[in-house]
Amino acid sequence: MKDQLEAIQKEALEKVTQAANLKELQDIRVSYLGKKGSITKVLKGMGKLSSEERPIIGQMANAVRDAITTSIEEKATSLEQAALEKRLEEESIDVTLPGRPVNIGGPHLLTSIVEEIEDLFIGMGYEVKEGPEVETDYFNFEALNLPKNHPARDMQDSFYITNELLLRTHTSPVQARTMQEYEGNQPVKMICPGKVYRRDTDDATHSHQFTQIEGLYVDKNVRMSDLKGTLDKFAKKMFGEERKIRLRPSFFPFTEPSVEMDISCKVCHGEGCSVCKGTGWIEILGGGMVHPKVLSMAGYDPKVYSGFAFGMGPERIAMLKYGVSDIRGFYTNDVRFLKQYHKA
Ligand code: 2NL
Repeated sequence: MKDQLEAIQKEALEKVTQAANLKELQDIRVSYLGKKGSITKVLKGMGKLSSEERPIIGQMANAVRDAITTSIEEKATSLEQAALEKRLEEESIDVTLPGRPVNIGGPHLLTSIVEEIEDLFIGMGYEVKEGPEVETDYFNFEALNLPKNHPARDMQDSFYITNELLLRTHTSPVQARTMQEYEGNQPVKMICPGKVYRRDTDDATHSHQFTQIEGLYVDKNVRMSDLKGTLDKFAKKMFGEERKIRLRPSFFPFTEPSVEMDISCKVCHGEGCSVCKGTGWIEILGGGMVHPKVLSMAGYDPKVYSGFAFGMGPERIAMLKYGVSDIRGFYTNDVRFLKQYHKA
C-alpha cells in the first residue's frame, strides 16, 4: 500500500506539472482526490490493515493528499498568472498611437467683426440694442421721415409681407423704437446690430440680406463735431491709428445735414492707387445729425435735444479690413473661407 501511495503521488505530481490549463487541473483533482479518486480508493482499503499499520498508512495517505492538493493549488496560481499576463499583453493600449483629430469650430468672421465694433462703442458708453426683423411700415419708414410715396419706399426695393408689415430694410427702426420708449426725456446712446433685407440681385458686392450696425446719440448739445470725433476714434481703432478720416456732404432722409465718411487708403496713404481707385480715400459709412422731424416724431423736442446717427455695413468693414473680394463668402459658409479668419 505504501508503494501504491508513492506511485500515486509521483504520477499525480507529474500530471499536475504537465497540465496545460485549469480544466485539465480540475480533471486531475477529481481523478486523484475526488469521491471515486485513487486516494479515496486506497483509504477505503485500510480496513484490511493491522492496527499497527493503519495509522502509518493513514498518515501517509494524508501526506500524499496534502502534497497533491498543494501542487494543484500552486499550478492553478501559476496558470492563472500566465493567463492574466497573456490577456494584459493582448489588451495593452498603444499610447504612442496618434489620436483622431477633433475639428474645433470658431466664431464666424461676421460675428467677430460685429463683436469688435460693439466692443469699441461699448467702450464709449453705448448700449447694444436689438429689435424685430419683421417691422411695421411706421417704424421702418414713417418714423424716419420717409412718408408714403417717398421714392426710397419703392415697393420694388423691399420685401413686403402685408401692406403694413415688411422685412426691415435697415436697423434704424430699433432706434426709433428706443427713442419712443424713452419718451423724449432722457438721452439715448445706443448701437443696433442686425440683419436687414433689400430686394436686390446677389453679386460680389450686393446681397438681399446683409448686416447693418447703426449708432444713435441723442442728448442736449450734441454737435456735428461729436459725430466726427466719435467716428475718427472708431476708424483709428478699427483700421489703425495712422488712418485719417474725411467727411463729405451727402443725403439721407433721416439726417440733416448728412455726411459720408471715407478713411485714407492704407496702401497709398492718400496718394491714389488701384485699391482706392486713384482717390486716396475709401468710403466706409454714412451718418449725420438726426433730422428734427425724426426727433419730434419720437417725442424729443428738437429745440432742446439734438443728436447724431450713423450706419455701416459690417460686411463692407470686414471686406476692407481683410481684403475679402466677394460678399457671398459671408453667407455660403465654405469652411475653407471661414477658417482663414479664426483667431487662435
Ligand atoms: C449707411 C447710412 C445711416 C442713419 C443711418 C439714423 C437713424 C435714426 C435717425 C437718423 Cl433713428 N439716422 N440712421 C443715419 C444716416 C446714415 O446709414 O450708409 N448705412 C450703411
